[in-house]
Amino acid sequence: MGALTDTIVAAATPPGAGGVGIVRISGPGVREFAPSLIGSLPPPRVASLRVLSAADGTGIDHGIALYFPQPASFTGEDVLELHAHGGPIVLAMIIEAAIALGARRAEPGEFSKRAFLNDKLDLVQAEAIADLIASGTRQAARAALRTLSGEFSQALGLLAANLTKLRVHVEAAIDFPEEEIDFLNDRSLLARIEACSVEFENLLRGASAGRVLRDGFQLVIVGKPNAGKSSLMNRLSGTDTAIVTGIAGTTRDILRETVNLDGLSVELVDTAGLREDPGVVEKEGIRRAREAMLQADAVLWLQDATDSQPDPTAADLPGDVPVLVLRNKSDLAGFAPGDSDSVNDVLCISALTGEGLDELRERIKQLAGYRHEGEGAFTARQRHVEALQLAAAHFAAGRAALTDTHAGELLAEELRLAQRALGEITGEMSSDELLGRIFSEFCIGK
Ligand SMILES: Nc1nc2c(ncn2[C@@H]2O[C@H](COP(=O)(O)OP(=O)(O)OP(=O)(O)O)[C@@H](O)[C@H]2O)c(=O)[nH]1
Ligand SMILES: [Mg+2]
Repeated sequence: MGALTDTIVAAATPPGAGGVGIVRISGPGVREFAPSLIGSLPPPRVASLRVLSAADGTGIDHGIALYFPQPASFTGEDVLELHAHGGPIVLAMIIEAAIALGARRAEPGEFSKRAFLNDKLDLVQAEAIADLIASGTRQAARAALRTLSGEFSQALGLLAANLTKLRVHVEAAIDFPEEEIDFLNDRSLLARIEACSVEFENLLRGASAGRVLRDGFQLVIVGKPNAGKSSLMNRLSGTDTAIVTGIAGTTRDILRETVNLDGLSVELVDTAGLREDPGVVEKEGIRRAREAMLQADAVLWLQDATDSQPDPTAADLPGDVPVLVLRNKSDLAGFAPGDSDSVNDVLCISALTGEGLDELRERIKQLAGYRHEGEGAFTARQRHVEALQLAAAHFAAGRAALTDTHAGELLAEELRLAQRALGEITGEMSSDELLGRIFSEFCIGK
């Protein structure tokens, strides 16, 4: 792109008053605008004191100008940063001055988008900038920085490179049928397939945990009325958000509280108790509880250990959401704290005394795939996880085709689709590039 694009301008600092406010301009107009805006273009990457002027020459402010000539700038284009006093009117006047000279207001994310289009960052890294800024815990911030530094992209790149080698191997075999290659007895091929399969698993696990680190983990608490759901939410969050009474059917609305579990942001959702013959208001509450369950990352199914009445059955729970069964009021029922029923993997707790809750916090982190306080983790987004799952599904289909029908062609096609899905994550892999690599490894003229 470079010289073909227009010049964009925006405040880089948040709206409102502050000591310093920064306006960033990117594009080919930077050199042209500088004389009118700041007298003269400063030397590259040297903080230079300038008078900032409006288009008619009137002074707006004194400030620092920083010039980053392309390509060594964030966007890869000429960039001018103007550090003025941080008043909203001052910044608005600087932006208007740049617009009067021919710049236009940048759209959201447009500086990062230009950085991506100019190969300064891949898509995952560009997204990590937004994630770093929006991170809700220190661990999430550190993980976003790892993604921005390219850790996730490198892992994806390694997997993509190994898939390419596999494709080269398979397509070479297909292209020379006279050599009668028996795919299933080709040990190096099978070893490559196995290695890719392990990489897919690792990357999917890492990306799922990274997604949770970025988005938080939503945990919906369900159970019969009076089981102690609201007590549990209050206890875990250290608040008294939910009303707790001995009357069954106290909670009707959905209530939410966010807790930080060693850097994992967990949103607890308290719901109306599920029962068969509710009143009108409670019925609506139960409908909302069921809706919340469908969106949950996991469900805490709370049972009252002192209650001999049967609980809602598993049929009441959504099938594809992990469920942790808890038996509450262990203080009354005489269970040992944190004791679990080894058969059903039920954890006994007391929302009243706090018994078993440390173990519960550990279990929640396990459910979320969150380990080691986020050490070494990178952030990922739902879109990355979905693309990885799609790629892994194509890979698995290709592998199955090879085993079932000995069909190298089907494997090659599924590998191609897997790579396309992976390429969507970083926005990197083009089919031209792939072809280039296949031929360079192939030595076809030989
Ligand atoms: N002894 C004991 N009582 C508890 C415990 N947890 C909750 N309770 C009591 O059980 C009653 C019901 O608690 P809630 O937290 O309101 O129960 P809930 O599941 O939110 O009930 P609904 O909102 O009606 O569905 C209250 O009297 C609580 O004090 C516990 O661990 N031990
Ligand atoms: Mg309640």
